[in-house]
Amino acid sequence: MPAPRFPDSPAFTGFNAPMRVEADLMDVECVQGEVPAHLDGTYYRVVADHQWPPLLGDDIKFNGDGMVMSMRFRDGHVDFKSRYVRTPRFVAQAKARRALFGAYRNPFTDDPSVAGLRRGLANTNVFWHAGKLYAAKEDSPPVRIDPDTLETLGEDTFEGALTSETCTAHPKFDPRTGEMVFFGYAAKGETTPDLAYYEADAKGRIVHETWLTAPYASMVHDFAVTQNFVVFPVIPLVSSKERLEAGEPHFAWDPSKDVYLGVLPRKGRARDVRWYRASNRFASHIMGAWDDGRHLHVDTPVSESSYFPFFPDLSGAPYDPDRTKGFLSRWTVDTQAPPDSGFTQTRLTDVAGEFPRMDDRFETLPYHWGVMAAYEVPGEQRPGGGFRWVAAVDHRTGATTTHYAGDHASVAEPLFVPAHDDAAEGEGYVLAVVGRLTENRSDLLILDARDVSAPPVATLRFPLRIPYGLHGNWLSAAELAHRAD
Ligand code: V55
Ligand code: FE
Repeated sequence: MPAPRFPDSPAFTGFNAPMRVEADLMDVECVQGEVPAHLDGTYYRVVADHQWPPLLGDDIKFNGDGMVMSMRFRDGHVDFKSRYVRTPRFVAQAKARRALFGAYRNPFTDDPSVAGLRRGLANTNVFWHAGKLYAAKEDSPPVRIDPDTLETLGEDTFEGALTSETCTAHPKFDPRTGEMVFFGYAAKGETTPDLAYYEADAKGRIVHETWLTAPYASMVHDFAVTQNFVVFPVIPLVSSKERLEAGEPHFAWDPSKDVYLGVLPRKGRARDVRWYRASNRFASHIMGAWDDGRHLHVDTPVSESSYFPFFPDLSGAPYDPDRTKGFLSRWTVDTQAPPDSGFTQTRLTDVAGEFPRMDDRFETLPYHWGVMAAYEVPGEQRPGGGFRWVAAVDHRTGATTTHYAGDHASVAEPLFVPAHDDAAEGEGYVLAVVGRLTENRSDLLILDARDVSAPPVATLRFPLRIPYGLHGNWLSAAELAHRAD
C-alpha cells in the first residue's frame, strides 16, 4: 500500500487540508491583552479532520474523523491539546492504514470488511453530563472522552437504556433540575422517520423515553427544550433508503415540503404530540427557547433554502447563496391552538449568521442575550467571504453588536463563558476560534460579552491551524472536580 495521498479538491486543500496532527501545546502565546486570571476551566471543542484519503475519491467535511480539543484556562495561562476520537471506525482504519468507510452516512458504499461496524465519527459536539465528557455525532451513541487526557473511553448507551440507534449531538440541559434532554432521529436505523425522546436525570440515568414518528424522514440536527415543552423541528432536508442505494448524497433539499414543529409536553407521551405546520423554509441550530405556559418561543436562524451546498436540491435548482442566507428569527407557537394554526415567524436581526449560542445557564428559560458567527453585516463591505464577525444580540433592545475579526478570517461557533458564578445573564466572555486564512493558522479571541465590538480582552495566537470545526462547550474547574471516575 502506497503512502496516503489526499485529493486536490477544495474539501482537502488550503485551510481545508487535513491536519492529522495530535498536538500538545503548553502555554499558548498571548499577543494582545491579558487572559482573565480568574477564568478556571476548559473549553472543549471538536473538529472534523480526515485521517485518511477518502475511499471514494472526494468527500465532505461532515464525514471527517472527530478530533477533540481542549483549551485549559488557569491563572491567566492556556494549555492546548488535541486528540482524534478512537471510534471503532478510526481504530479499524488505522489498522488498515486507509479509509474503509465510504460516503457520508451511506453504509452501502463501505468496504465489505467493515460491514456492521459502527460508522460514527464523534465529530460534531463535545458536552458534559453527570460527571462524564462526551463527543457525539447524530448518527450514533455518544462516545466518552477522558476530560484530562482526551483519551477515548468508548461508546456509552446509558447502560443499554439508549434504545435508539442514534443520539443527537445537541442535547439540552435544564439548569433547574440538572436533567439532560435529548433524542435520536433515524432512531430505528438510517433514513427511518422514527424519533426517540429521552430525559436523563442529574445522575445520568435515563428516566424518560417516548417514541414518535415524524411526518417524513429528515435531518433533525437540533431541537428546542423549554421548562414545559420539547420541540422537534422537521425541516425538509430529506433522506431515503433509495437515495443511499443509488449512491446519492444522504440528504437532499425538498422545496416542495412543509416544515413541522413536533410539540410535546416535557416527559410527554406519543399521543400528546402536536405537529404545527408551516410553509417550506430552512433552519438548523437553535439559539434558545422558552415558554410562558401557553406560548412557546424558539429562536433560530432561518433561510429560504438549505445552507449546505453538498446536499442537492430535489427540484434541480442550483445553489443560490442569497436564498441560503440565515437571519435569526423567533418562531412562536400557541400550544393551546390546533396544529392547523401553524406558528408565526418574526425576524430578530438583519445580520446574517449561524452557530447561535446563549448563556447556557438560561437554557430552557426566558433569556435575552445570544451570540453567533456572522457572514453579512448591513453596510459593512469587507475582504474575504464567510464568517468574519462575532454578533451578539440583546432581545430586550433588539440591538445586534458585531465584532469584525479581520480580513480573510473565519470565525467558528462563539462560546459564552460567565465572568463568575454569580454573573448576570450575558456578563462574561465570548471565546471564538478564528482561522487566519492567509497565514494558515488560528487565533482564539476572548471578547467582553457585554460589548463584543470593543477590542478583544485577549488574543491568543496559535502557531498551528485549528481545522474548521463545529461545536464545543465550557466546563468550569468546579464542575470538572465532579468527574464520575
Ligand atoms: C452537521 C454536521 C455534521 C452532521 C450533520 O449542521 C450536521 C452540521 C459534522 O457532521 O453529520
Ligand atoms: Fe450542530
